[in-house]
Amino acid sequence: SDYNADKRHRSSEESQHGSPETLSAHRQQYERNFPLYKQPVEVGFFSLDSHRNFFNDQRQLRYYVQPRKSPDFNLRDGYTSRFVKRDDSVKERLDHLLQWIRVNRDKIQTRDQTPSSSALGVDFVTWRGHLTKVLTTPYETQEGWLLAVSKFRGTIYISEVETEAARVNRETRSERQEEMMYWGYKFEQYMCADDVDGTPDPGGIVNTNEAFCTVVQTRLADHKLLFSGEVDCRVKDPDAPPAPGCYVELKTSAEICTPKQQSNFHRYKLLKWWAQSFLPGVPQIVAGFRDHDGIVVSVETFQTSKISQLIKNEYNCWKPTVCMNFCSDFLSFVKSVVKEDDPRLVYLFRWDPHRDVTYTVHRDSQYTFLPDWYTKDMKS
Ligand code: 0WD
Ligand code: CA
Repeated sequence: SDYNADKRHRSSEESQHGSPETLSAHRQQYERNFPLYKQPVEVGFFSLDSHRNFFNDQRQLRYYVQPRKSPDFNLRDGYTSRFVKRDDSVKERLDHLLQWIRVNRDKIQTRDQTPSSSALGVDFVTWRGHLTKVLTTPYETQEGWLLAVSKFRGTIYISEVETEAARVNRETRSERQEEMMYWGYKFEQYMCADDVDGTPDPGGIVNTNEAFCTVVQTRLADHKLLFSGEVDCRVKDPDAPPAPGCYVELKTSAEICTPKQQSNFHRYKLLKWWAQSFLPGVPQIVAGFRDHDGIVVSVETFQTSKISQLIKNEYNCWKPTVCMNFCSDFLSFVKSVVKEDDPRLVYLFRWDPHRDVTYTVHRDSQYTFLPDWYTKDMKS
């Protein structure tokens, strides 16, 4: 079949083990039927407080508050006097998610799943944000990625490594860029209440250490996935669908004034927004469009499931099926490469724009990311 012919062309070299050495990221190769993607199920959640401490509960979950018709949100307000910024030079790797797994092993669903060769009953554990990067790879032309991968007791763990380019970007951000990073969090403060019967407090402190994360389980083709993602808020209605169906993703974006800006928004921003919310099954995205001075000029709701229709008028636009098929094939590629079960061994997968995915192998290196407290505990 054409599909098998494509598969042959995907990698130029095959190793002695018969597994390919590389994986193509060309979008044309992934234009097949949409793969099976099971509805994600929330199996748990956790919170990180203002000191980045882990709590096995929903204390940081906030509630969505619909804004007035013409809100007067000034996203510059409180910068920098009421802003506490997370130290993003600290690399947390999978630690908080592993903390969740350690105390909630029994919550992971093994029912009606094919007998597993892994102790946890899932094939992959990672952050949602890492999967978002994989999904958007066939359309990405700017930023590459590095993913560290280890197998432990039959489960494959994936943890991002900051690329050299990303580190340089982080260390040389302009004052304007630093401030604009604050705007997204300030928008959250305008839109969210801490309690179900509360109202937003725009006079409070914005502290980006605080987070609420959902942990979901799902399946992509024959890959059983467990991942976690940060959730901005939920709707107040107690009769809303159960999580993740009640969650709302908040975004900010520059106001759209020209057809060119509209086209770029569809081509680039909606791809990232769609991938991020589709993965955990978050059904709606509320966007604040702001001007150059950080004033919100409009607020719009996007249904995640309708985004792919919205973009169909764009010439040569991105396709959800390409994203999902590439992700599925990438996970198959990882499974074919990562054979040795050893938490101290890291397979480092690298992708750069206009290149194939490649990998290198590292033992007891700076890349090892599964902590002793996790591997010791999970042996019993
Ligand atoms: O180690 C790493 N390289 C990363 C760690 C990269 C991304 C996230 N994280 C960790 C953090 O501990 C965070 O609590 O994962 C958690 C969030 O994971 P995620 O949901 O998988 O990440 P992603 O989907 O990329 O981002 C979701 C939100 C962002 O919202 P917007 O609307 O801007 O996409 O999480 C925030 C941000 O508010 N965020 C982060 N928070 C802490 N550390 C990070 C980060 N590195 N990146 C984004
Ligand atoms: Ca957000």
